[in-house]
Amino acid sequence: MSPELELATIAAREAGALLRENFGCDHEVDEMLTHDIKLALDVKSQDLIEKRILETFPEHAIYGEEGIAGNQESDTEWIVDPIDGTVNFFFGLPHFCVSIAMRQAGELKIGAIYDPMMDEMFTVDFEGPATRNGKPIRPSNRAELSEAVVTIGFSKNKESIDAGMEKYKNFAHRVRKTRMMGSAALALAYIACGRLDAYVEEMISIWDIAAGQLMLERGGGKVELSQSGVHSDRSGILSHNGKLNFDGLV
Ligand code: LIP
Repeated sequence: MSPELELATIAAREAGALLRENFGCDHEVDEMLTHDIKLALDVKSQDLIEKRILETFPEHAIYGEEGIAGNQESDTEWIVDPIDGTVNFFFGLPHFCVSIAMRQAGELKIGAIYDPMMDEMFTVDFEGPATRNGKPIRPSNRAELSEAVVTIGFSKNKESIDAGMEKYKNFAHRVRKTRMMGSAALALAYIACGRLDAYVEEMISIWDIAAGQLMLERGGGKVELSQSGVHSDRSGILSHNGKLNFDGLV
């Protein structure tokens, strides 16, 4: 395991332990938005991750959901989602994670996604297969939409919900089942290990998807990002096991 990935897993586990300790407690809410919630714990989790990374690589940059830190001129940037699935966490739904990726000169190199409730660590290093708890993973072989379980996220505003609904209507009747689980990072990790076959969302941020994208692509999966039709600095995402055809549907 590279020193960078080892650091990412250590930081993700520490942040995951913080989340697990606070799961089910009363939470300090920073912002209660129409379709989103921002918690003080989001910031605390990212602070912990930043500290761990910068004490090892003080010259690196950090770009996270809760802000930037470190040397923003650096070629090496850590992309952090301190709680992916914050609304799940707040409501006591045990489906959320910590997601940490690192990219150099804009190219994704390593990633770690830790689910503290399942105690599952998904990783991808500079080389080699993505893993779950150290064991290699790979996407499913399901090649027909009629066999596929597809997860969709509806993001955080009316426009993205409306756009997501249109996409949902296009494919919902064609697939075996659809799921809405509330964590983009875990959606990608689950496709990377064959638990799900595809994930679609209209408006998603890089910190939600960076680590999972690398894991999925490393295993031969596909991740298509498009400029979100509803929000300038977000992407639309269509991701799948590399065998499904969504042409004309999403
Ligand atoms: C969440 C994403 C999810 C999306 C939610 C939210 P957060 O990330 O993982 O896919 O539907 O709106 O953006 O905000 O909990 O880190």
